[in-house]
Amino acid sequence: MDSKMFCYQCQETARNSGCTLAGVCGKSAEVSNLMDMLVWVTKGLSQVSTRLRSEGKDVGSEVNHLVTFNLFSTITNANFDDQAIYTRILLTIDMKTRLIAQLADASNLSEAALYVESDRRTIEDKARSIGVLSEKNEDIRSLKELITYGLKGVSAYSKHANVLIKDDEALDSFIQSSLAALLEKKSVDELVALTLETGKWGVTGMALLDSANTGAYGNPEITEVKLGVGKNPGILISGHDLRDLKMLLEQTQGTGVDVYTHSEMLPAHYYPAFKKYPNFVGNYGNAWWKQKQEFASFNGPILMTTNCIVAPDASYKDRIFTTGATGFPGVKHIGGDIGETKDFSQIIEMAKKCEAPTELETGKLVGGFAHNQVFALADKVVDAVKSGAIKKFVVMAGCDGRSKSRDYYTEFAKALPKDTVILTAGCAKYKYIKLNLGDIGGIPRVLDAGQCNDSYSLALIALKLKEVFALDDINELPIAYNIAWYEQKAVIVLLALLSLGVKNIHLGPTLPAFLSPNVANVLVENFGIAGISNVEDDISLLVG
Ligand code: SF4
Ligand code: SF3
Repeated sequence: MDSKMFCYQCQETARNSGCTLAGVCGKSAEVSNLMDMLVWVTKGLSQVSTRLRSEGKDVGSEVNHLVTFNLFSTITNANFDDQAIYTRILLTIDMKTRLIAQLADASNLSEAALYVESDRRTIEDKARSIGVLSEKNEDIRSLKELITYGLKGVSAYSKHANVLIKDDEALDSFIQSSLAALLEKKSVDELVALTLETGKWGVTGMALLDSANTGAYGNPEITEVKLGVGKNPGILISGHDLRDLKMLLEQTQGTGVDVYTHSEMLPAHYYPAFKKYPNFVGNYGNAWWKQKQEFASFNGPILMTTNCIVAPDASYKDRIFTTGATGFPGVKHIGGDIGETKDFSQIIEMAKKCEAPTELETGKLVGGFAHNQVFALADKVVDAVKSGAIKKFVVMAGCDGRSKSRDYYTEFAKALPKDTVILTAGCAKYKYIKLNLGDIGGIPRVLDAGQCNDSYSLALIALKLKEVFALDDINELPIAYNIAWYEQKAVIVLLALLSLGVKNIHLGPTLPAFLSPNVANVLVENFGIAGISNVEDDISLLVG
């Protein structure tokens, strides 16, 4: 059968090879092709902005924000709205045209930089010839896509910092020069070097977001998060955007409407700034992929601030809203640019007419172990390592997903010896954070640093331990890495860890389809990257 699209950017890609008719995620071929076009014209725009910089001219933050927003929109499960993607293509072409007019030397620009079209049918036809498979050499394609996905991940983190009025021109400049480089002929060696460089800038991006979040909302601290529900109607907020949450909490004060977090918004409870809101009740449900059942039983409106959105069922389609880079056809979108206050009044008014959430569970979970909090406990942690009470830390950060094979992570967590501690971040935690794995001398056996971007905290914690134990190499620490990946934010987290010198990371539940055998070999030989096998063998391999 003729393929209608090609996408292999996430862990759920069809047959671990590529989605060719429609996305396993629900993305249509039409949207997938439009996304290919959006990425291509964004590379073209980046070539122009990079040349402007080399001519000593300023590239405004408007361009930087357009680039990162575009890439963010193409992340798995962020945006399914064909019209929204088409509109961004037109915006990007328009911006490109304006920037080209400012160039002193506009010679030898690429086809992507010069492409000017507004007719949707023509754009869709062209999209079919500039996608992933247009690069014929599988190793070059593999590396170029690996870099592109890393850039998508760091763009998402950068965008979250931007909404808190934190920008890093050097990071934006790197993102754009790299996108431009991907339009050029490059050798495998050059692309391997750019991959590592991308990881380095991934650390910068996560640090930028960390300082934006902690600057605005304080340092995460040990927190008990309620899992049950109250009697008031509620709004459920999901995704990673803390500023959206802040605006929602402010606008719901005194309305009789409670606010609950879902999936990656859970760690918001760990920040001091959000604790002062009496209607910020707790966390409802689990990771993104359980949203169909959980959004139905929540009974009130849901606000998706970022990925991961799943095609909504009819039972709640009229009470789910998107904002920021997310979108779904037929779902109401709340606008608002950087610096603007979003108007959530229609969501609040809807909530008032809804029933309170149906209780899924009771009890609480404990989290808030980002770098500042762990450093405050450093003496206790170091003593526990020195006394042998803690034998090993296992980093199990990353993503959750619907594949049955991910039950491995629950079983792995259960099977870990009692003298091990799990360090986590991202929605992967839902596989084991509610297991009550106990504590070691008051230190919980699952330490949740926060969202996937807070993997930065895990890196800082590792570097701190290396310093305390006066080690030369981060790999001498008693830390093993068993990371679950799903989408492209996990790709930048992985590249960031590699750039910090972390070796022997196990990645599952499958290795990325976009790694060609040769590129996978480079990662195996230089960094000891490996897949997973079964719980028993992996426990003995990783914790001995
Ligand atoms: Fe397939 Fe994943 Fe791409 Fe969706 S994002 S089309 S599931 S590879
Ligand atoms: Fe989860 Fe999508 Fe990746 Fe931020 S929300 S970790 S999967």
